[in-house]
Amino acid sequence: MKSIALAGNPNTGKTSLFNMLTKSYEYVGNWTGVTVEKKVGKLKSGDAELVDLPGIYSLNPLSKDEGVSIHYLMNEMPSTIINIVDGSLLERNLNLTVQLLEYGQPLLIGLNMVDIAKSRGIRIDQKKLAKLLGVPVVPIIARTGSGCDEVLDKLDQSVSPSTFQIDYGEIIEQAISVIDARLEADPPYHHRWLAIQFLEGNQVVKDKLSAWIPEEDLNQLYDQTEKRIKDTGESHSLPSYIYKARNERIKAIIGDSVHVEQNS
Ligand code: GDP
Ligand code: K
Ligand code: MG
Repeated sequence: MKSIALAGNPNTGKTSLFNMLTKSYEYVGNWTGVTVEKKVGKLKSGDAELVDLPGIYSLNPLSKDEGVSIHYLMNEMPSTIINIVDGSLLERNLNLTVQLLEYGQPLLIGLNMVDIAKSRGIRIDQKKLAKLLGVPVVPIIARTGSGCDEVLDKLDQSVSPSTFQIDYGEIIEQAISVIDARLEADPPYHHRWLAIQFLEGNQVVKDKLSAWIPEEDLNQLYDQTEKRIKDTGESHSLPSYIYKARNERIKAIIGDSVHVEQNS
């Protein structure tokens, strides 16, 4: 059976959407090794299961609990990801969205909390946002179920993988190329995604990568890349350099697709 993953920041309405999209639970319990709730349900339409991933801000885990999502993405590879984002906090939410787009599986965005966004004068041009990110964007109010049928419809059609890509600048792009060249055809993950996650300091991805590239080579590449950044006069660590580049792109996307009305 196809597995669809529901991913998003904490408190974005994941559980609400999960309940709207599923007809029955297949499993409720904890994720292996942690006391974080795991829910799997049968989708209302089509023959697929929906997995409710724990809320996270980034795929780079700061704790064992936060590691659940990255382990899942490394070990299970869902056929599609539903990324639920809080439309009233779009800029902050897109940091995870970009990392999920880089993962490379088909993805659709459930643009939630559109009622709150509207009441705050936040107008999101959802067509523009979809175009800029290269994926379908479905406005929803998960609490009431508004728009949730359209999410199911979109899942029935096939969602194609996004070609969205950020240019992280010459130094990072070169490091990505080095990793890509060393991986050849082997791992069943997008090389670019693995490389970016590794360069951001994601230990889970690094552990996986070391099956193909010796750890000392990885460490050397990491240190060299960080040194090249420092040599340009940037005071950033490698992870924060990548974060900054990503954030600049996100700001540009927000600038092009979101308008905030000033209330008098
Ligand atoms: P999770 O932490 O991501 O699983 O989010 P929940 O589904 O538990 O939702 C968090 C809170 O937001 C709950 O109080 C929901 O009722 C509320 N909520 C979810 N979706 C919406 C929405 O579209 N609009 C509004 N106003 N509230 C929502
Ligand atoms: K919650
Ligand atoms: Mg929840």
